[in-house]
Amino acid sequence: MKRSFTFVAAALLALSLAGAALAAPTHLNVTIASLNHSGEHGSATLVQTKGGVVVTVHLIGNKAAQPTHIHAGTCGNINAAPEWPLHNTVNGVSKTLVSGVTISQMLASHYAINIHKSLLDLKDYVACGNIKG
Ligand SMILES: [Cu+2]
Repeated sequence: MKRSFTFVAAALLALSLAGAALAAPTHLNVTIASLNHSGEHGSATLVQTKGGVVVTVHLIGNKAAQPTHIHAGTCGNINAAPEWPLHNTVNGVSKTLVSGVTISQMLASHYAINIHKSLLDLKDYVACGNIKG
């Protein structure tokens, strides 16, 4: 009797540990580092909502409108085509609901938040942060 109780307790503990490991993240912080000596840097927060992931970027070093996207790949080895567009970073802030996606899905592959120099100079990247757990 005592032995079976121990077994059940151990099984329940194993199940709860597995559940904790699989729990979907609801928040994620991303560090955004300067690229190409721009001096621009900052951070982003990802917050899971029912409708998708709210991505908020805070960038220091430029007040102009700067195109901002999530790209596949990692900083320094990034796919040129945006995966999910974000609102332009203006006065250092960009806030976007990325619909129909979860933080878990973003973590399942390599993605990075990428900030471009200006509306007229898209091909120059000024800051980037890898989305990682
Ligand atoms: Cu981009």
